[in-house]
Amino acid sequence: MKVLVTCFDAFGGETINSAQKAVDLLPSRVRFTRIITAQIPTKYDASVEIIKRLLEVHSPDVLLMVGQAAGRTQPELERIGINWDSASTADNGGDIHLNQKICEDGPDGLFTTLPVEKLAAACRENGLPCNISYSAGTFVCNHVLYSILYYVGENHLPLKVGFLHLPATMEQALTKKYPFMEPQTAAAVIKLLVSTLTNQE
Ligand code: PCA
Repeated sequence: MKVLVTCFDAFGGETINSAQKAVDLLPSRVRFTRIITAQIPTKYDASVEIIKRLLEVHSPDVLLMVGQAAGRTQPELERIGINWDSASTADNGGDIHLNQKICEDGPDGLFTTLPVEKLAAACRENGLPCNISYSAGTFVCNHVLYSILYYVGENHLPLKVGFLHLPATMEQALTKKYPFMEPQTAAAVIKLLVSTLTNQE
C-alpha cells in the first residue's frame, strides 16, 4: 500500500506550521506501507493543482492531508469538506476569498472517504488522542479538501481521501495561549492512522 501524506507551509503570520513539523518526523515506511510526504503551499489554487499532480505521479492508495488548526485541543479527522470559501486571512499568495462557492456545479458538501470513526477509535485504544470534526473551516484546508474530494469523485480515482487537523505546537503556544501538542505525538497519531489502514488491507 502507498500513502501520500501532505502538509502545508506556515501561514497567517506564523513562522511554522504544526502539520509540517509532524509530517517531517514520519518514516518512509510503516509496516508494509510506503509513506510519501510533500509540503504544499497555503494557497487556494496552487495547493489543489500540486496535489492533483502528486496523485498522478504517485498513484497512492490513500491521500491523507494534514493541516494546522490552532486552538483545537487534539488531532481531529475531518468528516466533510463544504463548498464554501470565506476567510478574512489572506492565503500565502495574498488571495482573500470571501463568501464564495468553490465549485459552481458541485454539491454543498462531500464526505471524506476514510473510516474516520474506526481510525479515531484505534488511536484512542492505543493511548493517542484523536477525534472527529464536522468542519474543516472555510479557509485553504477546507478548500483543498473539498476540491480534491470533488476531483477524485468526478474522475473515479481509486483512492481514499482523508484530512487530519492538528493543534498548534508548544512553540506556537508560547506567544498565543493555544492548546498544544508536540510534533512527536502528532506524528505518532499519523503513524497509527497509517498502520490501522494497512491492517485493514
Ligand atoms: N491550516 C489552514 C491552512 C493551512 C493549514 O495548515 C486551514 O485550516 O485552513
